[in-house]
Formats: sequence, structure tokens, C-alpha cells
Amino acid sequence: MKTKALALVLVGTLAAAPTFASPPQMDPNMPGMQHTAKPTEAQGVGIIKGIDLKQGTITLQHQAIPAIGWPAMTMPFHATPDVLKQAKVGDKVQFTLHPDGMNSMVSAIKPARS
Ligand SMILES: [Cu+2]
Repeated sequence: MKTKALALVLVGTLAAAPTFASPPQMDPNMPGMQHTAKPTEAQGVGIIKGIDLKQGTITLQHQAIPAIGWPAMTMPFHATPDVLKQAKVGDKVQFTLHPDGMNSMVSAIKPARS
């Protein structure tokens, strides 16, 4: 009889704490999950078409950047002083981009295979 009484106590404990037995509620929209936000950095490949030291921009004819949903196009980017120093018109480069619409910034470039 002692064993049966212990079993009843255990069942009673489980029934009294149902929140531990069920998984946490999931919001199907999963707000705050990283995959719903655009990345703050992306890698692209392109050819330098122009350098404007006064504006601090380089113009890149860049390939599509699927990570941020950009098609291929030619456009100017803000660039760091280091990038402006390294950039040469006609160079094919891999570039690190901080996408932000028209304020997108190229923070690094390195030679890309042609
Ligand atoms: Cu573009």
C-alpha cells in the first residue's frame, strides 16, 4: 500500500504543474527573429566605375546581392577613406557593404577574380 500512495503523490505533482509538461507557446510570426530582418552587412562583387573623392563615393557596377535582395546595377556608394584610397577605376572587387538604401556604405574592398 505504501507504493501505491507514493504513485498517487507523483501523479498529483505532475497534474499540479502542467506548464512544465507543455511546450512554450510559439508565435507563428516569430517577431524579433533574425531571419525576418535584413542583414546589416553583405558581400558583393562589382567593377569600380567611378571614384568621387569630394563626395566620398565610389560607383560600382555590382552583381546581384541575394542576401539583401538587390538586383545587379550600377550605382554610387558612400565609401570609407580607406576604400577611397584603395579604389581604382576598372578594378573588379569584392566589397563589404552596409546596406541602408541610398546611404549604403562600402567599408572594405579587395581584389576579385575577373
Ligand atoms: Cu545597387
